[in-house]
Formats: sequence, structure tokens, C-alpha cells
Amino acid sequence: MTIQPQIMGVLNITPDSFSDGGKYFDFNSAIVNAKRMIKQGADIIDIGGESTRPGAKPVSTNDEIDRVIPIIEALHHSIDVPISIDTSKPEVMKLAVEAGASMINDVCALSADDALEAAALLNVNVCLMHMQGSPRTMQNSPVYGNVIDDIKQFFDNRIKACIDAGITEGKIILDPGFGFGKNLNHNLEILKRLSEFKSFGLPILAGISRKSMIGSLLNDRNVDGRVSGSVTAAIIAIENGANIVRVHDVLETKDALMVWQSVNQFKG
Ligand code: YH5
Repeated sequence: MTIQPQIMGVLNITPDSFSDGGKYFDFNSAIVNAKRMIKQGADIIDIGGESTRPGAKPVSTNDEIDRVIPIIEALHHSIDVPISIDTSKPEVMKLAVEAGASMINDVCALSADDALEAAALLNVNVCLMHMQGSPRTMQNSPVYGNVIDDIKQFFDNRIKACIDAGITEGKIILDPGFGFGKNLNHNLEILKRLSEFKSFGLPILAGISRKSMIGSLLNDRNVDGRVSGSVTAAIIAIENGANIVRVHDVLETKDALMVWQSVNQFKG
């Protein structure tokens, strides 16, 4: 029996504009937001302290730790859904899992020095995301031979690297990385052919929510106007085999998922 699709709610921890004394406000609003997403139907909370948007400034290891670890600790003691840590840094992975995270979500697919070894030792689920290039340069005219074949090749290489490092294959989740070194046509092809990544026999995660792909399809709509487009894309991803959708708008995605599931499970 395949398990039901899961909703991963995004919790970005970035400093607010009141930098002195702002930490307290940040902490409280993060906890409130996480609890709100769980009430709305989130099955996993993905906590990230570094923005991976094109052109975003890198965050130091210490700053990332200071942002995310207290929040993971507090949530671990007050919620019962799994916590995922969105990081590429092995030190952050280690402290996050010690604080209660049970999944590593790495947009660099454990390519940083010591990341494979850290993940193997921590023995938690790991999401391997495909990215072409680096966050700074990835959207400068990305080119593929064949986008699906290239991503499959990447998954094959990273799965092998994980297994060689001692990571249990059953703990791996694959993510084609929408918007990470992909133009609109690449993103559309990946969404349409998402089921082809099921050939690895591993769960698929899709993160499309609010991304510029949705903005482009809606006449360059701003981020706030991308909810319906994002929900539609999440349901298409699920229809095409995604096991986890990473979203900002949990309530709206959950509504759509419940309607989809009712039809899907109907035996007339
Ligand atoms: C992902 O796809 N994405 S961070 C640009 C936007 C909107 C949203 C306004 N972490 C993924 O969400 N982890 C991010 O334009 C991720 N898969 C996984 N596994 C980027 C993001 C975003 C970027």
C-alpha cells in the first residue's frame, strides 16, 4: 500500500527588520507559524535559515545555527509532526538532528565536504535535490542535453554516493529541484514527466510553491498572487507521483488534496 501524499509546510527563519532585539519576535512568530501550518494539515515542517533564492546572500554557519536550532528544540517539545532541516551544512545537520529534526533537506544533495558522512552517521531521512550550477548563477540560461535524463543521471550518481557513505537507501527521497537551474520549459517538462523519476523506487518530493515558474505562467504575477497556481501545480505533481509537496500555503493545498483524494479513492 502506498502512503498518502504528504504536505511539507515551509518555515523560513530569516532575520526581521528590527535586528536589535528582533530575535525574540522572530522566535515567537516562527513557533506560531509552525503550529498554524500543523493545524491546517501540514505533515512535515521544513525549517530553513538560509535563503536559496537566486542572488541571496550566503549565511554563516553560526548565524544559521542561531536561527534554526532554538526553534527546532522548541518545536520538538511542542508538536508531533516530523521536522525537516533545510540546510547544506554538516554542522547544522548534526545540531538540528540532535535538537529533534528527523529529516535533512539538502538542495545541494549532500555535496558539501563531510555532508555525506554526517548524514550517514545521523541516520535520518535525506532529501537529495537536483540543482544545475549554484544558487548565485543557476538561472543564467541553464542548458541540458535532456533535462529528464540529466536529472536521472544525477540521482543515480548521488544515490550511489549515499550508499557508499553508508546511508540506507530506504531513507532517500528524490527531488528534481524546480527552479534550480531550470527555465520555464524545463520546469514544465519536469512536472509533466515527474512520474519517470519513480523508476528509482524512492519517494519523490516536489517544491513548486510560489516559484517564478508560477509567476511566469500567470503573466508575471507577483509572489502574493501565486496561491491558486501553486496549489494547481502541487496537485498535478501528486497526480504524477509526488509523495511529498513542499508548500507555503498549507490550508489551500490541503483543501485541494482532500478533494483530489476523495475522487482518487472513490470506488463506485
Ligand atoms: C525545493 O524545491 N526550494 S527554497 C523562489 C521563489 C519562491 C520560493 C518567489 N528549498 C526547494 O522555495 N527544498 C527551496 O520565488 C527546497 N525542494 C527542496 N527539497 C526556494 C523556494 C522559492 C524560491
